[in-house]
Amino acid sequence: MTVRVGVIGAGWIGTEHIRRLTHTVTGARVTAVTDLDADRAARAAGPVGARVLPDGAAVVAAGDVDAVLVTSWGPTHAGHVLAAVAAGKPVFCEKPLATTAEDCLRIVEAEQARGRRLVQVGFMRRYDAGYRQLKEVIDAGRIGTPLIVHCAHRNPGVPDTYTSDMAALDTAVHEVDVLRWLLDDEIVSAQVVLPRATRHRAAHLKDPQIMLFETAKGVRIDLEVFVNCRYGYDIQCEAVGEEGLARLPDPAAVAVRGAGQHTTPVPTDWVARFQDAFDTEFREWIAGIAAGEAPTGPSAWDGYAATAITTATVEALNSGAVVTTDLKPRPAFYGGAA
Ligand code: NAD
Ligand code: ISE
Repeated sequence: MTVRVGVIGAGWIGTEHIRRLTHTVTGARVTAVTDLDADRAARAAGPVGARVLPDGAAVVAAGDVDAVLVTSWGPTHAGHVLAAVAAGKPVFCEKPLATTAEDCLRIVEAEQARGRRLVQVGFMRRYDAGYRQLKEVIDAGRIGTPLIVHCAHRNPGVPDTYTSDMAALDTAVHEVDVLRWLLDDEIVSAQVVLPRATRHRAAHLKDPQIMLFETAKGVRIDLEVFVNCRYGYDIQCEAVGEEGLARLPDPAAVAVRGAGQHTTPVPTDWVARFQDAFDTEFREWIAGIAAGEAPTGPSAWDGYAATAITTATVEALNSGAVVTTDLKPRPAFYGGAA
């Protein structure tokens, strides 16, 4: 069966995913595209033979759309996802699921009312080979009980439109999701500490930021978010346990010895760093739909937790206090307590 996908939002990542669904993933075809900018929709739809539709509602309702991909701006996600759930269609939503915890809970309730999982959130790190190996090591008990996790999320630069709260909402949200999954644990509090600021930031931006999280089981996580680090796109994660330590591998790259140096390249952006993870994420999503199975990737509940935790982190940044995340109890529908 070929899964026919309708895409809402043909910007940067929407275009990447259209290319991926067309040329990399087998068993999928993009049949409809919409964007607020009709020319952009046409540029994305034309080369893959898809129709341009006027809006998200038309994409969700289209007879030749089996599954919906939401890659529009964050504040519009909830409306499109709720429409897809109401239509009973599988929907993949790029992060964030919604920009408020309340809207995420609306999606969680709507999905439960339909009685089956339809929603998957685009936290692609769960599909990265290195993170999957790290999880296998932790789950096998090879480092014993995890105690501390040290992380860094560095971007070479960001546009001037990037604001201080985006360090949590847009950037650290990936660690929040992947660490909940890696540790099979929940984040219960957040704090933000500000070191000396880089001179390479825009004047309005607090950069870098050090985020400190505590989990329900007492694990402490420190995360450096540094979005003007200049030198590359660098993702680090090191878990310290009672019996040992496990570190996320850097992406495979040729090491060169020459001119008196031994060097390996650092990726320059998230597209290059997580290319394979995005491919695997979409292969598994499409294969599941083709097999008539419910999605197994990050759920609407994970989307809710990520938004609630990053919202608490912004509150911590603004107040300087330790802020509790106060998550609702996880419904049995999503696997019960973490
Ligand atoms: P973008 O601005 O390049 O593209 C968004 C597009 O959506 C624009 O073309 C805009 O016109 C369109 N749009 C907005 N609202 C719409 C609506 N209601 N209906 C139809 N079209 C609409 O942004 P982007 O960088 O592609 O980001 C899109 C989403 O993907 C964001 O939520 C972002 O957080 C997420 N994202 C995820 C990752 C990741 O690593 N997983 C990376 C980048 C972006
Ligand atoms: C961007 O939206 C992403 O999702 C990237 O993965 C992240 O590294 C970057 O900081 C975000 O702005």
